[in-house]
Amino acid sequence: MSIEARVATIIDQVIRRNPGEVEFHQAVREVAETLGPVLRKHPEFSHHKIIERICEPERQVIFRVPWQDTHAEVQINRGFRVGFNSALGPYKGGLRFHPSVYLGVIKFLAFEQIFKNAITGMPIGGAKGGSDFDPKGKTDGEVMRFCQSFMTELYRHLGEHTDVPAGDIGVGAREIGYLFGQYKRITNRYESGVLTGKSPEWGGALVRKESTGYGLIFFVEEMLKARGQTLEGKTAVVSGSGNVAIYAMEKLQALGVRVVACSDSNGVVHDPQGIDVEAVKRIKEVERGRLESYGRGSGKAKYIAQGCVWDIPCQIALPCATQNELDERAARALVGNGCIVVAEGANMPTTPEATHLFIDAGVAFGPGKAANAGGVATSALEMQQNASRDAWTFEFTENRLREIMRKIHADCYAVADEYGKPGNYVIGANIAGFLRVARAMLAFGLV
Ligand code: NDP
Ligand code: 2IT
Repeated sequence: MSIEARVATIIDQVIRRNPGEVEFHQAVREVAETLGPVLRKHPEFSHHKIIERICEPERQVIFRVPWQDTHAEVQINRGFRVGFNSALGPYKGGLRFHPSVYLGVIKFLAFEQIFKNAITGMPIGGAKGGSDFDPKGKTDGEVMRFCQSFMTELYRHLGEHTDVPAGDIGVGAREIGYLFGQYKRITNRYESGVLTGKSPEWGGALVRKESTGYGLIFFVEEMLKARGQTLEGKTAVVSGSGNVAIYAMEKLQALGVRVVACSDSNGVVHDPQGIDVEAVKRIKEVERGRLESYGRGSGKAKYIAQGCVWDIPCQIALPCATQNELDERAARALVGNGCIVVAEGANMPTTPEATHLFIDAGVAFGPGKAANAGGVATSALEMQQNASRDAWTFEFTENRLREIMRKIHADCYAVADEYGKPGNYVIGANIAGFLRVARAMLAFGLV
């Protein structure tokens, strides 16, 4: 069988064995389709069925999460944790609380996390979890009771050497606090390294909150440098206005970029003078409100209900909200408006058609597996501090993050070159990540 036919068969099998999980199919196809040249170079990976094994999660847990709302009414949600691959370290990956969550979303995220975590060079395996619980509009008490119930089942599957969750959409410091409190109570252990994204007041790493956004900008800086350019003076558009978007905007502005738009699931804020990041922080982090209230009645900012952020002209476009939020039409609009760099702060935000369009148009395209890896890399730095009962300064940790993002860029760039696709970070990230995992799996024998 030819290598291409072999890869096609693997993808077909994944689709057949995991019916209806379209995001998972998409994530597997995206990686598998780039691995042909690796199999050609390394027949041992085919012989030992490494790709087939990587596509099957090591473990998956689905559980009931009952809790009581403020009216004492019983609510029932579904919880998930998928430990996809532990070849390089304990399972590591965030928890997502969003109504769109189902097994297919968690599996796509956990699958991507395997390669992302491998690219960081840190000793962490790939996992993801979450629930279809919607934190929007819930009281603190409701969120706390939900988190306690969620952890009451999940705790038995976790451990600093087994599985270490963190945040993702809908899960930030508040939720990590409730989850950690319940874990500590049930297990009778102050096991700091069992969760990352903790508050720095009780074991969290400084910079973890900022790390995905900051890391994304460090990566973009390297992409521009590789093309003989700098960030200074450029115009950017960011989607979303959550954790990743806010700190990406903050770092962009600090490095001389004008960020003219951001969004949430209801609409877009276009502020040609530059987004007021402190105002977005207040709305999103303190008030837990909607972007609609940004700049109400003042300045030149415009709120566009249901608008598309990608229609606003920019040179740098950073999707930082959710999967498949940037499609072919949007990609065409961006390229038409002179966009030169796209880097994914979110996981799989760009559809396959849009990705191909960017690459064919010569736009520098940074896939999430590389570009947003600063978050999980800083989680690994948090685990390191917890293991040594140490706490590093902000400056020291940020410097480590910058070095890690530079190394990720250099590795992806070098591997893309080696495989005859210079400047193609999709190929570079997939192959660099895959090689690390595949070699470890081979070393362990048939497990
Ligand atoms: P947050 O919950 O802090 O923010 C999410 C943002 O995206 C909000 O503005 C939200 O708008 C918007 N959004 C979420 N879902 C949708 C949707 N279905 N349609 C439209 N907009 C949506 O999450 P994060 O910032 O942490 O995560 C954003 C992305 O970054 C995700 O893809 C996540 O997987 C990825 N990521 C996160 C990391 C982290 O460390 N937090 C690390 C690496 C990647 P609204 O408020 O209206 O829902
Ligand atoms: O998608 C991601 O990399 C994250 N949500 C962060 C995972 C982590 O364990 O810090």
